[in-house]
Amino acid sequence: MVNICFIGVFPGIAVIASSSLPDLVVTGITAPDSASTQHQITVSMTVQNQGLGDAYYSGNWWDKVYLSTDNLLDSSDTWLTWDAHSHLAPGDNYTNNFTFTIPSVAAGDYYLLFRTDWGYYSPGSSESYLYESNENNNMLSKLITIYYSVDVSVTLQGGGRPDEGWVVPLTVKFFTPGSDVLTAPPLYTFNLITAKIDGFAVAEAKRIVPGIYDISAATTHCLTNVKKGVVITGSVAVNLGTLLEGNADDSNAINITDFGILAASYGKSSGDSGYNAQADFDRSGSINITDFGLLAANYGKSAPIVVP
Ligand SMILES: [Ca+2]
Ligand SMILES: [Ca+2]
Ligand SMILES: [Ca+2]
Ligand SMILES: [Ca+2]
Repeated sequence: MVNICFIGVFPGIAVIASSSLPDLVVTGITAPDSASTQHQITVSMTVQNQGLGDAYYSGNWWDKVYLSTDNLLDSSDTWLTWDAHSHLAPGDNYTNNFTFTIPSVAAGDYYLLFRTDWGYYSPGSSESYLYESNENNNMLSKLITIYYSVDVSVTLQGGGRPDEGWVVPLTVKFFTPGSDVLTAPPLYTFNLITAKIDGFAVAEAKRIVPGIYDISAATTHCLTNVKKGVVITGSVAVNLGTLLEGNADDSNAINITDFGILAASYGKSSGDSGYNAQADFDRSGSINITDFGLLAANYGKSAPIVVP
């Protein structure tokens, strides 16, 4: 039996038999299980025409991704990204790859809604453009946990520092305000690796519960820095100042012990017998007057260095 349908609201289509209708189906999605507000994620969405008819619409149909507190698409949901298509032959499929920024929402569990054949106007109204044999298989959803993260940046010393010298281990700790950051148990500890971004060494500490923290940052042969009373109400970038070089023995002070370590390997380069990377403060691969200058400039200082 053939159903004859009259579709006055869809321009260019007057009479269609359902046996020749297209049927767009969201057949696959990929998305991370979790993400930080104000940080980018990449997702994908595959749409297949599982109907017998050509999917064609002269004005494009839209594939859209929404952020929702439930797995229903309605007018309260946040439209994140989209792509447009106008033709898909029976049996064919395409995949949209989307990269977008998670908005500044409250931390918690959400759904990403992946909807095909969705219109140009506000969500909530009936915005299906393409007449299909099945309008009820046009969306898949995925649970995503959204949290806050802290992008910690530090400045590293040493004019001879090569780019790879900005990629360093960075230990970032979060404390109850007023704690002694050298001895108190931290609330969070992150052992991170930095990347060089805009002249800073930067690393991301993820899944931070909102609150007020003293945050410390440390790397090898530097003194520990601390920034006090950092208020976290969403994802935020925090600058932890300049990490002072010269602490060859990774103690809490730059003193004669460090000078002794430097002196013992002075003039050596990476690969040489006697080269000690702990005294190569600028990570240049050689221990020379630059490293001595850094130690001399910071001599007598002790951790923690409080950053304003
Ligand atoms: Ca469909
Ligand atoms: Ca919703
Ligand atoms: Ca020391
Ligand atoms: Ca050096």
